[in-house]
Amino acid sequence: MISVPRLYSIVDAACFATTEDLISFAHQLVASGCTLLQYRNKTGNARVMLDQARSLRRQLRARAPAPHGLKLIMNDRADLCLIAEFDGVHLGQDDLLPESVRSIIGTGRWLGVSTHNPEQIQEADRTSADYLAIGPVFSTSSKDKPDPVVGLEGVRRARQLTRKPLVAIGGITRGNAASVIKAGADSVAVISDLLREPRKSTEEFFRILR
Ligand code: TZP
Ligand code: MG
Repeated sequence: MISVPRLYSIVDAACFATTEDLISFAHQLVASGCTLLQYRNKTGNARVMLDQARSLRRQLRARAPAPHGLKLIMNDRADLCLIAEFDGVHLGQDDLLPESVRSIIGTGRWLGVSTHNPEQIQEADRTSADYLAIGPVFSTSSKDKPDPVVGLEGVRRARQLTRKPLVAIGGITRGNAASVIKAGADSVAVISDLLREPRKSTEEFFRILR
Protein backbone atom coordinates (compact mmCIF):
# COMPACT_ATOMS: atom_id res chain seq x y z
CA MET A 1 0.00 0.00 0.00
CA ILE A 2 1.34 3.41 -0.91
CA SER A 3 1.42 6.31 1.49
CA VAL A 4 0.03 9.59 0.17
CA PRO A 5 1.07 12.90 1.71
CA ARG A 6 -1.61 15.15 3.20
CA LEU A 7 -1.29 17.63 0.33
CA TYR A 8 -1.53 16.60 -3.32
CA SER A 9 -0.78 19.67 -5.38
CA ILE A 10 -2.08 19.97 -8.93
CA VAL A 11 -0.30 22.19 -11.42
CA ASP A 12 -2.89 23.03 -14.06
CA ALA A 13 -1.38 24.43 -17.25
CA ALA A 14 -4.51 26.53 -17.80
CA CYS A 15 -3.46 28.70 -14.86
CA PHE A 16 -0.15 29.84 -16.39
CA ALA A 17 0.76 32.09 -19.30
CA THR A 18 4.10 30.39 -20.00
CA THR A 19 5.92 27.15 -19.27
CA GLU A 20 8.44 29.18 -17.27
CA ASP A 21 5.65 30.45 -15.01
CA LEU A 22 4.35 26.91 -14.56
CA ILE A 23 7.75 25.57 -13.61
CA SER A 24 8.50 28.46 -11.30
CA PHE A 25 5.21 27.76 -9.51
CA ALA A 26 6.01 24.06 -9.20
CA HIS A 27 9.46 24.92 -7.84
CA GLN A 28 7.88 26.97 -5.10
CA LEU A 29 5.55 24.14 -4.16
CA VAL A 30 8.39 21.65 -3.94
CA ALA A 31 10.61 24.08 -2.06
CA SER A 32 7.85 24.44 0.53
CA GLY A 33 7.45 20.72 1.05
CA CYS A 34 5.13 19.31 -1.63
CA THR A 35 6.13 15.75 -2.48
CA LEU A 36 3.17 14.76 -4.65
CA LEU A 37 2.46 16.86 -7.68
CA GLN A 38 0.16 16.30 -10.64
CA TYR A 39 0.63 17.89 -14.03
CA ARG A 40 -2.75 18.64 -15.63
CA ASN A 41 -3.33 20.08 -19.07
CA LYS A 42 -6.77 19.80 -20.60
CA THR A 43 -6.16 22.04 -23.61
CA GLY A 44 -2.57 21.63 -24.74
CA ASN A 45 -1.72 19.19 -27.50
CA ALA A 46 0.43 16.13 -26.82
CA ARG A 47 3.66 17.81 -27.86
CA VAL A 48 3.11 20.79 -25.62
CA MET A 49 2.22 18.46 -22.77
CA LEU A 50 5.34 16.39 -23.27
CA ASP A 51 7.50 19.48 -23.47
CA GLN A 52 6.10 20.91 -20.22
CA ALA A 53 6.21 17.55 -18.46
CA ARG A 54 9.83 16.95 -19.41
CA SER A 55 10.78 20.42 -18.25
CA LEU A 56 9.03 19.79 -14.95
CA ARG A 57 10.74 16.44 -14.51
CA ARG A 58 14.21 17.77 -15.34
CA GLN A 59 14.00 20.93 -13.32
CA LEU A 60 12.36 19.45 -10.26
CA ARG A 61 14.49 16.33 -10.15
CA ALA A 62 17.49 18.44 -9.24
CA ARG A 63 15.62 19.74 -6.21
CA ALA A 64 13.97 16.53 -5.01
CA PRO A 65 15.82 13.55 -6.44
CA ALA A 66 13.84 10.36 -7.00
CA PRO A 67 13.10 7.90 -5.53
CA HIS A 68 12.74 9.40 -2.04
CA GLY A 69 11.56 12.84 -2.93
CA LEU A 70 8.99 14.00 -5.34
CA LYS A 71 6.29 11.94 -7.07
CA LEU A 72 5.20 13.45 -10.37
CA ILE A 73 1.82 12.28 -11.62
CA MET A 74 0.61 12.72 -15.21
CA ASN A 75 -3.08 13.44 -15.59
CA ASP A 76 -4.94 11.29 -18.15
CA ARG A 77 -2.03 10.07 -20.25
CA ALA A 78 -0.06 6.86 -19.70
CA ASP A 79 2.02 7.41 -22.83
CA LEU A 80 3.24 10.82 -21.68
CA CYS A 81 3.90 9.45 -18.19
CA LEU A 82 6.39 6.98 -19.61
CA ILE A 83 8.05 9.30 -22.10
CA ALA A 84 8.46 12.10 -19.55
CA GLU A 85 9.62 9.62 -16.88
CA PHE A 86 6.84 10.53 -14.48
CA ASP A 87 6.03 8.42 -11.42
CA GLY A 88 2.37 7.75 -12.03
CA VAL A 89 -0.85 8.40 -13.91
CA HIS A 90 -4.17 9.79 -12.75
CA LEU A 91 -7.28 8.61 -14.58
CA GLY A 92 -10.80 9.99 -14.81
CA GLN A 93 -13.94 8.12 -15.65
CA ASP A 94 -13.55 8.89 -19.37
CA ASP A 95 -9.93 7.78 -19.65
CA LEU A 96 -8.53 4.33 -20.37
CA LEU A 97 -9.52 1.68 -17.84
CA PRO A 98 -7.19 1.26 -14.86
CA GLU A 99 -6.07 -2.24 -15.88
CA SER A 100 -5.22 -1.08 -19.38
CA VAL A 101 -3.05 1.67 -17.96
CA ARG A 102 -1.56 -0.67 -15.37
CA SER A 103 -0.43 -2.91 -18.21
CA ILE A 104 1.36 0.08 -19.74
CA ILE A 105 2.98 1.62 -16.65
CA GLY A 106 3.73 -1.56 -14.70
CA THR A 107 3.55 -2.07 -10.96
CA GLY A 108 6.28 0.36 -9.95
CA ARG A 109 4.40 3.50 -10.89
CA TRP A 110 1.42 4.96 -9.06
CA LEU A 111 -2.08 4.73 -10.51
CA GLY A 112 -4.90 6.93 -9.27
CA VAL A 113 -8.56 6.92 -10.28
CA SER A 114 -11.12 9.72 -9.89
CA THR A 115 -14.58 8.79 -8.67
CA HIS A 116 -17.71 10.82 -8.13
CA ASN A 117 -20.21 8.48 -6.47
CA PRO A 118 -20.40 5.26 -4.43
CA GLU A 119 -20.75 2.98 -7.48
CA GLN A 120 -17.61 4.37 -9.04
CA ILE A 121 -15.72 4.01 -5.76
CA GLN A 122 -16.71 0.36 -5.47
CA GLU A 123 -15.73 -0.31 -9.05
CA ALA A 124 -12.39 1.49 -8.77
CA ASP A 125 -11.72 -0.27 -5.48
CA ARG A 126 -11.71 -3.59 -7.31
CA THR A 127 -8.96 -2.42 -9.69
CA SER A 128 -5.23 -2.24 -9.07
CA ALA A 129 -5.46 1.53 -8.50
CA ASP A 130 -3.03 2.65 -5.78
CA TYR A 131 -5.27 5.45 -4.58
CA LEU A 132 -8.78 6.73 -5.25
CA ALA A 133 -9.93 10.31 -5.55
CA ILE A 134 -13.42 11.46 -4.56
CA GLY A 135 -14.99 14.73 -5.59
CA PRO A 136 -15.83 17.39 -6.19
CA VAL A 137 -16.23 17.76 -2.45
CA PHE A 138 -17.16 21.43 -2.76
CA SER A 139 -17.99 23.56 -5.76
CA THR A 140 -15.05 24.29 -8.01
CA SER A 141 -14.32 26.55 -10.94
CA SER A 142 -11.15 24.70 -11.94
CA LYS A 143 -12.95 21.97 -13.84
CA ASP A 144 -15.18 22.16 -16.90
CA LYS A 145 -18.54 20.49 -16.35
CA PRO A 146 -17.77 19.13 -12.89
CA ASP A 147 -19.82 16.25 -11.51
CA PRO A 148 -22.30 17.07 -8.72
CA VAL A 149 -20.74 18.14 -5.42
CA VAL A 150 -20.46 15.18 -3.01
CA GLY A 151 -19.87 17.20 0.16
CA LEU A 152 -18.26 15.94 3.35
CA GLU A 153 -20.93 13.24 3.42
CA GLY A 154 -19.59 11.94 0.11
CA VAL A 155 -16.12 11.73 1.63
CA ARG A 156 -17.45 9.84 4.66
CA ARG A 157 -19.28 7.40 2.42
CA ALA A 158 -16.21 6.92 0.22
CA ARG A 159 -14.13 6.20 3.32
CA GLN A 160 -16.49 3.36 4.21
CA LEU A 161 -16.23 1.84 0.74
CA THR A 162 -12.46 1.57 0.29
CA ARG A 163 -9.33 0.89 2.25
CA LYS A 164 -7.17 2.37 -0.48
CA PRO A 165 -5.66 5.78 0.23
CA LEU A 166 -8.40 8.36 -0.37
CA VAL A 167 -7.70 11.75 -1.93
CA ALA A 168 -10.43 14.39 -1.74
CA ILE A 169 -10.66 17.00 -4.47
CA GLY A 170 -12.71 20.00 -5.49
CA GLY A 171 -13.00 23.39 -3.80
CA ILE A 172 -10.64 22.46 -1.00
CA THR A 173 -8.97 25.38 0.74
CA ARG A 174 -6.93 26.00 3.86
CA GLY A 175 -10.24 26.96 5.44
CA ASN A 176 -12.03 23.65 4.90
CA ALA A 177 -9.19 21.11 4.51
CA ALA A 178 -9.24 19.97 8.12
CA SER A 179 -12.93 19.05 7.85
CA VAL A 180 -12.19 16.99 4.75
CA ILE A 181 -9.48 15.01 6.50
CA LYS A 182 -11.75 14.58 9.50
CA ALA A 183 -14.39 13.13 7.17
CA GLY A 184 -11.95 10.37 6.28
CA ALA A 185 -9.74 11.57 3.44
CA ASP A 186 -6.03 10.79 3.67
CA SER A 187 -5.05 13.68 1.45
CA VAL A 188 -6.45 16.81 -0.21
CA ALA A 189 -5.82 17.63 -3.88
CA VAL A 190 -5.75 21.34 -4.58
CA ILE A 191 -5.48 23.66 -7.57
CA SER A 192 -6.84 27.15 -6.77
CA ASP A 193 -5.83 27.66 -3.17
CA LEU A 194 -2.16 27.21 -4.05
CA LEU A 195 -2.05 29.70 -6.91
CA ARG A 196 -1.84 33.12 -5.30
CA GLU A 197 0.80 32.43 -2.65
CA PRO A 198 2.20 28.94 -3.27
CA ARG A 199 4.82 28.90 -0.54
CA LYS A 200 2.63 30.30 2.20
CA SER A 201 -0.32 28.19 1.14
CA THR A 202 1.69 24.95 1.06
CA GLU A 203 3.18 25.61 4.46
CA GLU A 204 -0.23 26.41 5.90
CA PHE A 205 -1.81 23.27 4.44
CA PHE A 206 0.87 21.14 6.06
CA ARG A 207 0.52 22.97 9.35
CA ILE A 208 -3.26 22.60 9.32
CA LEU A 209 -3.22 18.94 8.30
CA ARG A 210 -0.36 17.70 10.44
N1 TZP B 1 -11.57 17.11 -10.36
C1 TZP B 1 -12.61 17.26 -9.53
S1 TZP B 1 -12.67 18.84 -8.90
C2 TZP B 1 -11.26 19.30 -9.74
C3 TZP B 1 -10.81 18.24 -10.49
C4 TZP B 1 -9.64 18.26 -11.35
C5 TZP B 1 -10.68 20.67 -9.66
C6 TZP B 1 -10.08 21.00 -8.33
O1 TZP B 1 -9.58 22.30 -8.33
P1 TZP B 1 -9.80 23.33 -7.12
O2 TZP B 1 -9.40 24.66 -7.70
O3 TZP B 1 -8.88 22.91 -6.02
O4 TZP B 1 -11.25 23.28 -6.76
MG1 MG C 1 -8.75 12.40 -16.90
